[in-house]
Amino acid sequence: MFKLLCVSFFLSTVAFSKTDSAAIKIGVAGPFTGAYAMFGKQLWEGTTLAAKSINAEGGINGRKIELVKGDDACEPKQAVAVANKFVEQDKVDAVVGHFCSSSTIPAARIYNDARTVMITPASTNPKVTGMNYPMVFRTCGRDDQQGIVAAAFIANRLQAKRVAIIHDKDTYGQGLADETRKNLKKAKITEVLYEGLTRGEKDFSALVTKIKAKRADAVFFGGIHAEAGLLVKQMRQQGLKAHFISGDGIVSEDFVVVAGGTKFVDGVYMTYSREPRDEPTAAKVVATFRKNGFEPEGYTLYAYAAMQALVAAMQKNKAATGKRHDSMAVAKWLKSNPVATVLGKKEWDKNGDLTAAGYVIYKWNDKGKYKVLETGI
Ligand code: ABU
Repeated sequence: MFKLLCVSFFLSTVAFSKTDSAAIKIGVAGPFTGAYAMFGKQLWEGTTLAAKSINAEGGINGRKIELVKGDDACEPKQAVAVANKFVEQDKVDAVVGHFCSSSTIPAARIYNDARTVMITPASTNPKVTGMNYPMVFRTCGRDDQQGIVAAAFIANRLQAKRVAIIHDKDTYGQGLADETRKNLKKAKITEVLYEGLTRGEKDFSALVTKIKAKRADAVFFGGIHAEAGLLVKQMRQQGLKAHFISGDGIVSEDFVVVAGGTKFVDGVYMTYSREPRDEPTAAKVVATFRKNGFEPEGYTLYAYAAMQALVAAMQKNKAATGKRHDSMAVAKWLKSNPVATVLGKKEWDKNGDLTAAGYVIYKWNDKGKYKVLETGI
């Protein structure tokens, strides 16, 4: 009897594995827990709807997509563990992720060594594609582009005279702060303070006191909404009226929640790409998200586009049933062919960067919404 049970268990496992190996596995990595989980949700919702729609149309050359979730919590060590699991245990065909540049950079080495194509929808630090890894791509822009736009806005439009530059000591936050700083210096704007805060901290009152003492008329913050929200709230509570400018790390309405209400975000400026929800190519997908009760803000549609890019490349580089794609062929194809995505036609250069990516300025209002303020800087 025991033998029979063992044989039957073995057979069901084999049968399950057989079905499983016929699917195309895409790892989706990002912060699904912790302070930045809102961004992981954007990535998950974007990839899930894309996979559902592609599967409904027959999948990739008849093979269905199966998503595997990996929570890195925006912690580099956890990101490495996720990447190792994806390549060794789950044996994913490709990856959409990670979110935080500080997670994407160490994870990218693992995917590259394992010949697994990785497309990050949101990691904007230049190093992500600066490591000469042929497997690494992104569907977003870069902070050396974003920093130019932020600095030009601060110098020319706000005409700030005394700028405090604050960052979160993380790869993205400090990197973006440094790019903005470099361009402010070129514009001969006085820097009155350059300081890092610690992610996860809640009380920035001492820092706000310091910014006030320096008589800053503008504060640029490089970091994510969880710290940005608390910093701007505490600035306003201490009566500091200086302009507050940040980057794409605050592009979530969760910023309003963290800040404690719309009155604290009113007037905040932000750099981010052209609103993806307004792209004519996104209209149908945006309507579906909304019908499903999810607002596809921030990096949701970038994650959707990353899935579309992978699928287009895999469809052109067919793998035998149950086999893994030739990742080098998939990567090479992506570098020499445009892909029609929800964000319009996208093309990648030899480094895996988009050939065109533009940043614009947004302003948050007293309703807790962000609207385009300036384009074409
Ligand atoms: N680019 C927004 C935040 C994600 C990151 O690059 O770390």
